[in-house]
Amino acid sequence: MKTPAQGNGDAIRTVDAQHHLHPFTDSGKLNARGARVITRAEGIYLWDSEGQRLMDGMSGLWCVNLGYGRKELIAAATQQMEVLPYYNTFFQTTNAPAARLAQAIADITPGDLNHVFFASSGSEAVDTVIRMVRHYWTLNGQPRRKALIARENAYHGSTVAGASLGGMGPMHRQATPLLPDIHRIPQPYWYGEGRGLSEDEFGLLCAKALEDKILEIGPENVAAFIGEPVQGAGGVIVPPATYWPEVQRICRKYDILLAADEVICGFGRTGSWFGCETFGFQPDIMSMAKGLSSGYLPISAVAVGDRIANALINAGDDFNHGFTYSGHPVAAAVALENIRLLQEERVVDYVANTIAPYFQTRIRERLGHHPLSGHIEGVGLLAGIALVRDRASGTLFDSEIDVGTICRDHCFRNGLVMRACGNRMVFCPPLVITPAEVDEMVEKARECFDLTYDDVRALILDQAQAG
Ligand code: PXG
Repeated sequence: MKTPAQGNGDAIRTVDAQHHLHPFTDSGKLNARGARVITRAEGIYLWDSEGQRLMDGMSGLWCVNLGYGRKELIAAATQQMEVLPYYNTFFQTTNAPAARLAQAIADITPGDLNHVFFASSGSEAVDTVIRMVRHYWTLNGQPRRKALIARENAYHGSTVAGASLGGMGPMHRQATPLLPDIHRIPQPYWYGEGRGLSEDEFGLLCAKALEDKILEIGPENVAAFIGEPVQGAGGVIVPPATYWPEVQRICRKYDILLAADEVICGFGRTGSWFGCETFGFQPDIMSMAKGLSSGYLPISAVAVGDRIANALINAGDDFNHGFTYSGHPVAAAVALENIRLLQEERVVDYVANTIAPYFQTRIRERLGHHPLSGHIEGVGLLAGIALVRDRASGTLFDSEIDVGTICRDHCFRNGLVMRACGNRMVFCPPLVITPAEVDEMVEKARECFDLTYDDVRALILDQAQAG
């Protein structure tokens, strides 16, 4: 007998179209076409209601780091549900999984990030960062320090605060009026915006844009700079090596708090526990989500350095912020077990020394010379490939040819999930992927690049004939 959650594909599609509004989706178009119904998953594979197997090159949505079907995570949730499925952490109460998880996060995060605030989503964690850094400066006797500086093409979530802080134009256009006192500087995207300079020079130039912005606003008005160590949703933009150390130097010079948004980079993704370690900087505060529980349950956290935490602890007043599910015992138990598994199975070491070097080599060997691929950048088990009309000059396709979506659709049809971020194709596979699975993933991607190439050549011919 089928469980209601599986059902039959057409029946699910029908009720879905009638009642379900999807995130970041043109609902009219989707309803006409019908959604793909995902029914089950194991390892790094998904299955849909038509029985098609899909290799998940995106770890769900940048989160299922340990892969699907991990019995230990399921057992951790089940056991905690039986003992204490819920209680809050507001009114002078705590619970064992939340307390132990705070300790575990304090242990694995670098520097003095010794204190942890819990929430359920990355967006809530980012909102918490905003409130904490602004409140910190008030407690510190500098209440004018409210300004936040972030980057263009950054993603920091989809609540009003997260969308305002991020640098995504289409989100801004639908979220106005945005949160005030947020300022933006260019992203460190060398291939797209920095050519003519060496990568190192461009990294320093992008960091200099931060200093210029601080001086424009006045350092006495700036609370914090926030950035993803590697921009994820922006298309996997890997900054030049010179960038983050210089950003840190500038933040210290003007006594501006440095916030790392590690929602994608955290928990081994870049080959270190956290992206800031890979890129050589020490944040004062850090948001994390996704890989914290390998996506098995919604949980996020903010790791807070001693400087900010001590101000809160010694304030003699409440910090008026929190969520019903802050420190949810079941989500925390799963996150704790997830961290234990990452440690026991030495997954971060596997990423750094075994699978990421293999993955980064194979994608360059098999996709780097493809006529569509302009430039590949990547670190750890993250990669972004710019699709271009002309490799030699790096000329992009004009906006009438949505090359990313064409490629993404070929991938889906051929059993591979890749994400298209505009004209950049992105890989973010589970950290437990094997070398044989990397080979399979890269070969499938290559076939889909070929199919995409045929399509876009036909479209270009059509355009030429019409013109
Ligand atoms: N910060 C970063 C760096 C993220 O990548 C968030 C915050 C917000 O997390 P929540 O849990 O509130 O979604 C994210 C989330 C995409 C995509 O299309 C990326 C994210 C979320 C949804 C879609 O690539 N990143």
